[in-house]
Amino acid sequence: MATNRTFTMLKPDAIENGHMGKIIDMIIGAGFGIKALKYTQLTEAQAKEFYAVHAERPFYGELVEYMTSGPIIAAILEKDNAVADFRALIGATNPAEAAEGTVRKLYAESIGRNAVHGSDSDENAEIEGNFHFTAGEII
Ligand code: FUP
Repeated sequence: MATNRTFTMLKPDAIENGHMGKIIDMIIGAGFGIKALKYTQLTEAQAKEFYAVHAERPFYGELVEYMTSGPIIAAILEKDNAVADFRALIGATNPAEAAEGTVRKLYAESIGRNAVHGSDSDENAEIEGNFHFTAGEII
């Protein structure tokens, strides 16, 4: 059954390139409510754990290095059908394949530096949200 929350990170390239305000506007404009939000920088241990599912992939080292290279914004978002609707808003992993008007089409640099993360399932949304926020930080 679909829950109503997803988890996102605005990645270092989005912050570096000055796109955080525009991306947050798109998120709010698409009808997502913000349940928790923080501006932070991942440690190497956090990035490795967050992306552990990709540990055997050739891009893992580069991904961890990139995700720790600068600040990010982590947030828990709420909306009906949150996971699927948020993935529709951000577009395909590779910006070259992302639909017109999506966050990644507008703002991502490449498949690696792709501006934003969105959970791929309700189960992962909960795991990822709990990875970044304690219960008391979620409004
Ligand atoms: P997504 O669910 O769209 O965030 O994409 P994935 O879970 O497949 O990938 C997670 C992250 O790994 C991407 F955001 C960027 C990185 N990645 C690469 O750098 N190269 C690839 O070929 C695939 C993913």
